[in-house]
Amino acid sequence: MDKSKMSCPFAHARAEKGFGDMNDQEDSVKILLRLKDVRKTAKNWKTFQSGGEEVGRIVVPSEVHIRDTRQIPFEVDPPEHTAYRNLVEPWFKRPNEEAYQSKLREIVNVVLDDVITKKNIEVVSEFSLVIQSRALTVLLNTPFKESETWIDWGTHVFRSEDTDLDADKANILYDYIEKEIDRVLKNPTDDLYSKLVNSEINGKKLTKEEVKGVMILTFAGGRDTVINAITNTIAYFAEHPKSLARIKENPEMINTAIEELIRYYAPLTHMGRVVTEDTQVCEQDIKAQSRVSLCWASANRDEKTFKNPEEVILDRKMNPHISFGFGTHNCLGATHARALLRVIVGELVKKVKTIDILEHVDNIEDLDEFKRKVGFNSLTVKFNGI
Ligand code: EMZ
Repeated sequence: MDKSKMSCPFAHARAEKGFGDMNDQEDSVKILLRLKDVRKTAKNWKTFQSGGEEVGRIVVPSEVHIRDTRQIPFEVDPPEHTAYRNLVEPWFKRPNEEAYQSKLREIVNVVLDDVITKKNIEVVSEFSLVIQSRALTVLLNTPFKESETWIDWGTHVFRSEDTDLDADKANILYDYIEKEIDRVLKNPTDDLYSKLVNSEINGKKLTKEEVKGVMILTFAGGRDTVINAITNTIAYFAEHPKSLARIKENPEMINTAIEELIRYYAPLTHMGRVVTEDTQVCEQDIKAQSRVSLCWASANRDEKTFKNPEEVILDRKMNPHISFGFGTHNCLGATHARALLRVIVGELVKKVKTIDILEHVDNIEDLDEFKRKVGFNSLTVKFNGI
């Protein structure tokens, strides 16, 4: 059995009716499954809101009980959204710079050089989490040693082993960020916190709460998503050594290959919106104040757009996947995530010949009507060097 395979649990419902229903903490969600509907809904921010009063409600499972701080720009709608987005956008485009990528390459190489000497490696905690955390120091432009603290937090900043929504765990992150903001208020550096506390929108400095909102998003949004993307990529190449060899021979394939892996594995299954007025989607009446979700994972397998959607085709030509969302709120961290995955695969093919999977425990997301494998709780492998 191919352990890297991630079959689409939405295929039947997508073809039959185009949606699914989920009861999330007694607050239902209508999950939109077709690419066309997902795109249309994502663009219509007036009717399908990301902001709104209840902070955390667009996330599924809803985070209304574990946080009050609005994540920015993620939980703000236009026109306010535009000013925040324009403010942070240049910072989050830094991963396009060669100097940035060479820092990522150094980080990845240190980890790779280490893992190929080991008998076995648990990829989630000893590879993906370590690389994600160390790479985040480059995105934030903070000292490398901060990554040690973040590694200790584990794979998800709000989720712990026994609970999906762990308020105590969330508080560790909030306290940490508050201290960091206080630090730069006294002694600014050239990190992201300092950049934010010194920024203005319409002539007004960002408040501490706003800075905190951007920072929470930066930590939370790119955590389990990036870890899943890296772990699934390793599992894929473990099961497909010929693909590893093919990319080694044809390094110019890397960008299309990464896009295809991101399409196929869609690290974030879906994201919600709150409906502002009575409306219809998929010919269903939707009441104001109820929730819908935009299922990126299903949209990416929509056979109306993608040929052989259940197959990983590393040189897929037409690939309008929406793993990073679509429209106003498309992922701010996408440039960093793409750069990191390209570097990982680029270095992996140079150093690793094959990867043996020794043990694995799948991470299955429970969406009521659907159960989706989103990655691994653990994946123990042996990296065989070249
Ligand atoms: C939120 C979300 C953002 C949420 C792009 O996704 O990621 C989730 O993992 C977090 O729990 O708070 O940041």
